[in-house]
Amino acid sequence: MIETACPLDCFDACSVICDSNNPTKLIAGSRAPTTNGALCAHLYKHIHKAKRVEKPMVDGKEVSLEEALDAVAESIKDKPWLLWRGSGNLGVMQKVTNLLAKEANGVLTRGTLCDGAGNAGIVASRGVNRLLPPQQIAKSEVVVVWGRNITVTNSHIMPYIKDKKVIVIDPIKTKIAKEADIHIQIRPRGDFYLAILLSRFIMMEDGEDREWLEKFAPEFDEFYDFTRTFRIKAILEHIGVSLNDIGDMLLMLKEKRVVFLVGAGVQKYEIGDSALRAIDALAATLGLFGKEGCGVSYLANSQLGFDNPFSVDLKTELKATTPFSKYSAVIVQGGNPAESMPCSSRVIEELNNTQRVIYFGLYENETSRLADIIIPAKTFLEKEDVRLSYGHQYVQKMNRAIDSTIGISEYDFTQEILKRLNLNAIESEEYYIDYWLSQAIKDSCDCLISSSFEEIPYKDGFGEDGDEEFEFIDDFYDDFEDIKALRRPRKRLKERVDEEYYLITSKSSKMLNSQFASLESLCYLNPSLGFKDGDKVILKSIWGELSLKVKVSSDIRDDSVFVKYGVKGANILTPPVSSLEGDMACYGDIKVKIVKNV
Ligand SMILES: Nc1nc2c(c(=O)[nH]1)N[C@H]1C(S)=C(S)[C@@H](COP(=O)(O)OP(=O)(O)OC[C@H]3O[C@@H](n4cnc5c(=O)[nH]c(N)nc54)[C@H](O)[C@@H]3O)O[C@H]1N2
Ligand SMILES: Nc1nc2c(c(=O)[nH]1)N[C@H]1C(S)=C(S)[C@@H](COP(=O)(O)OP(=O)(O)OC[C@H]3O[C@@H](n4cnc5c(=O)[nH]c(N)nc54)[C@H](O)[C@@H]3O)O[C@H]1N2
Ligand code: SF4
Ligand SMILES: [Mo]
Repeated sequence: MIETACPLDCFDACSVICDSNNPTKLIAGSRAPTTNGALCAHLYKHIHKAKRVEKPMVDGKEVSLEEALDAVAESIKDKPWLLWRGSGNLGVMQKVTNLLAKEANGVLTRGTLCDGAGNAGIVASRGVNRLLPPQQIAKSEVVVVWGRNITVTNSHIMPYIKDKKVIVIDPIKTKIAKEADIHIQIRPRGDFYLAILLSRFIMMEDGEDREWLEKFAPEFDEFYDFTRTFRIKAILEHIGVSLNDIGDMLLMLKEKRVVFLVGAGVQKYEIGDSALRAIDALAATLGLFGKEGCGVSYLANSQLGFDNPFSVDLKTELKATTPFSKYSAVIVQGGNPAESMPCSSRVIEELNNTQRVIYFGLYENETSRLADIIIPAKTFLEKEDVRLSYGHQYVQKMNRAIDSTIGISEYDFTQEILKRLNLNAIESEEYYIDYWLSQAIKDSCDCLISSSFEEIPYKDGFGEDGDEEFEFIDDFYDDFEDIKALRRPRKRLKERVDEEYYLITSKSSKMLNSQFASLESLCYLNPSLGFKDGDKVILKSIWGELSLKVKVSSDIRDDSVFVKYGVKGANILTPPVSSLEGDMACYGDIKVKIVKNV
């Protein structure tokens, strides 16, 4: 029996056991008890279905791994080069290549395609983004699923919310929305406003947790004044929420143990940090921090409490808008920017204008097809690693289960390139693995967990040491919507184009980001738009066009279009924009026209 963990980018970070005699037969392990005895189909496809790149290639020719590594070293030697790392594998050893960048004058990216805006909002309010342990979620009475598609992206949380009252806030009637006690089918980008209004109503009715606020968040009077700068009626109309909805929600939230399960969906916008800040402020108003069975769960900072031996201080480029062609060589590791980054046509043009694109990954994808050099990676079963998690506290050693002649690990890649450039070797692989593991602690069940773990987070207060106050949001600016009518005017705003539709591109159950399947080219439209199933349409944004087939669905709002992330080319439509805070890609900050394609 060899113990490891699923490396895929997923809330659940499941425990995995390999049979020593048949190591690709994977069963659920117990190191992360949240695995609950079940692994999902993505992991199966990762190992058994997805076709690996097995042969190193240089300029379209198969070469030996040695020759391919020589070509990489030659490409980055004495030239400006960039390392672009994706999230194909979340083991900590992925980041060892930072040390190559440090030694060999590389440039890194900053920011994320994933959760950065929300994280920035949380850090601004709470000082640190701590995990809300699943065990606390289990103790709640009411769960608000807010822009997280839990049955698809976070299925191992389901047993923890069993038999609870559920409120879902999502512009799409998702599976969990259909089962919920209340579904608020909010207008996309509307979460900030909803959270602000809810807070205001609570305070209007003296429903705030004054005792907690006075101790931990004393600026709540100023926050109340801030909420009063927004106009109730206009906002409710704008976000598509009625006073009855608000009343129903407040009734369900009052004096209960409430948990907010907030997902990436609320923050894929320039103003994404404000959405999280407003949701946190609502939670503070209700006094939900630092109490049993209460709190706000988001993608937690998995590295909190760890000193990262791969942390380097180098020049960086913004990830969402990476200017690849500024560099004569780019190493793409564990990602697929040609498909996963916003504004694909810009990305592809940039990569085409880069002299040497080096793809270091497991599968053939849109990016590998543009690459000059291909370095096959090893799978998680073929290398040593450590898995942290953004959804639970468990720290898992990932042990090698298979010796394979295919590919190279990120650690060996780093050493081999350093050697070829006559640069200093780094420490041994064991050194780094131990460095990570030795910082973890054990819980009462003998499971390895993060030293930053707090059974009830923010119990003593906020900030790194728990001695700071909660900081309420006190400023908001958005030039995407016409908010003139929503708020007493302060700044000049751009015009809004009314005949266009919000584009939603959230995750699909069949894929893990751009991996493992190809989806039918469908766009989901509300019946009131007058299209029929099978109609052909072209979606047009200012960044590009995409031909799709219509699937009519009353689960979609009449002002929105839903194209699953994973439909080829979905990101042709999305904008090359980075959020105001948190350096995050803004996949949702775009409207599209729908043109019938005859
Ligand atoms: N099956 C599967 N699981 C995955 C992944 C995958 O690709 N496939 N990817 C993994 C990764 S990398 C991540 S980051 C997580 C993310 O997982 P989630 O946090 O669940 O994120 P998304 O699927 O992007 O969006 C979640 C929900 O937000 C809604 N939404 C969109 N816009 C808005 C809005 O403005 N307001 C509100 N309230 N809701 C909105 C969408 O309709 C969707 O139902 O999932 C991980 N798990
Ligand atoms: N429109 C739209 N776009 C989105 C999103 C969205 O919701 N909508 N979600 C965004 C989010 S949340 C994320 S996290 C990003 C993800 O985007 P990326 O980070 O680009 O991740 P993937 O598309 O999953 O590509 C992962 C690749 O990693 C490689 N790989 C897997 N394991 C290993 C390994 O061990 N070593 C190496 N070297 N390579 C490996 C595989 O070849 C695979 O093709 O996509 C973002 N893009
Ligand atoms: S649920 Fe997530 S962590 Fe668990 S096996 Fe599937 S992809 Fe991996
Ligand atoms: Mo992500």
